Amino acid sequence: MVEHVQVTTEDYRKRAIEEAGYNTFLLKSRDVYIDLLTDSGTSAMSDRQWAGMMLGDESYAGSENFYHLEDAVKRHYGYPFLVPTHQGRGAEHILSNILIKEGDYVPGNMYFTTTKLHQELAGGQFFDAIIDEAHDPMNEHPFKGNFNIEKLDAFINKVGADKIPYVSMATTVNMAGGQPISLQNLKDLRALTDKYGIKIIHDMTRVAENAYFIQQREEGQQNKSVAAIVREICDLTDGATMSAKKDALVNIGGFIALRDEGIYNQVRNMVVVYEGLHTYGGLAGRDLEAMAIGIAESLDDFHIQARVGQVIYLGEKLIEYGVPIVKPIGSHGIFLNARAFLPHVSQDKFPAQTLAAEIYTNSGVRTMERGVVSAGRNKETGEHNYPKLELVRLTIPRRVYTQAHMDVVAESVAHVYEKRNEIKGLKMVYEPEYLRFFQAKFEVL
Ligand code: P61
Repeated sequence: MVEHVQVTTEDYRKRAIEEAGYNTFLLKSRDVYIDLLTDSGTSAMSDRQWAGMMLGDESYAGSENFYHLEDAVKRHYGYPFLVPTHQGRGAEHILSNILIKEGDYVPGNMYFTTTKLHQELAGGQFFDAIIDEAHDPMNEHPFKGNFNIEKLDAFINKVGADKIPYVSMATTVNMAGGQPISLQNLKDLRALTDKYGIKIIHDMTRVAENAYFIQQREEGQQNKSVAAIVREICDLTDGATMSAKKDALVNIGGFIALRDEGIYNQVRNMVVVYEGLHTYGGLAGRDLEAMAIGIAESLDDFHIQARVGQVIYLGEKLIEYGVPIVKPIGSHGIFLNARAFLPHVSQDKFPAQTLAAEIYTNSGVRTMERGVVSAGRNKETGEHNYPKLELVRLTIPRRVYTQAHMDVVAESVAHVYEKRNEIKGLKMVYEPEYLRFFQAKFEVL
């Protein structure tokens, strides 16, 4: 399948981004030349997945495709109980409501926007237990997704294990720049949580990409397949939420997977309130089939090597141009260090938001802010949360773009970098209550 791509002029794009309130989420896709907003639901499905779409069993209950998906989740991830949801946040919503009580704490390896919001809406409070290196874009620690086990242990002792329903463990930490957790760190986390009887819930959205980094970087893991490492990771956890729109190569879909039958029964019951019957969870039968096939494809060593390889290709080009990016290069995108890129724009003038708008104006390449706008406000004080990481994400969809596209992107970013001193910041003129980055609007200062 090929798509028409619109070529626009710089003047046209200036108007388009102004109309979009300098928010790349509010641009029309027809005005975008190369779309690196996200790798979520934007990957290309394979011939087999499309063939699977033709085999949709659209029965209301007990669809054949559900059983294929259940089998894929059991076989590849090893979780015995499965409930589909329409996407990742549907899974987060239901599991947070079941496991979290008012006044609970949920420690995790860095926040993710939707995950944290659902924890808070369920009455919990997120606690960041990732290693300090993760907050430093220049630090080249190979596993910046690791937990600081001592810090977590001290936190458990401080608030009490009965206030911690689970630890939220993400493989390939998105907000840190697509950074992996090591198998050893996960084993240490398991040992600690076992000591206190605390569960580990796995955000497995990009688990295959994490497994690839373990295979490449962790001592003693080189001879294992990505599939075997993925299984080992899952085996160390009690349950999972999944946005299948990333690793699993579908345009829509997600699930909750569990080991505990009691929790499964609660999830299975609540899913009928918010998503749909427990054998479809808001999806069509054909979507379930594409997901089952995509899961198997995502674990192929050659696929994952090519996928991460393309991201590394773009990152190395940007490094050659002298552009400051988060290191090591992550799995699903390049994260520009907007603080270093625009040191003259203070964080209250939204440097990453500004940079994303500038890149769009320069070339029609769409990227995403991951800084102060994404971090939202402190619930108690009402002040902006000012994260150490002020980043612009250039996210690569899987199986969509060629190296030539990556070259264009690198040239555009390098061009913006050359004229960085002319760039001024933004002010926020509209701010929605939840997940403000999706719909906030800005004006040029
Ligand atoms: C993304 F700007 N990610 O990276 P859902 N966990 C993790 C995700 O990466 C994730 C979800 C849970 C997106 C889409 C998106 O602040 C944003 O299927 C590690 O999107 O509901 C989604 O899964 C949620 C973009 C989400 C954002 C939130 O582009």
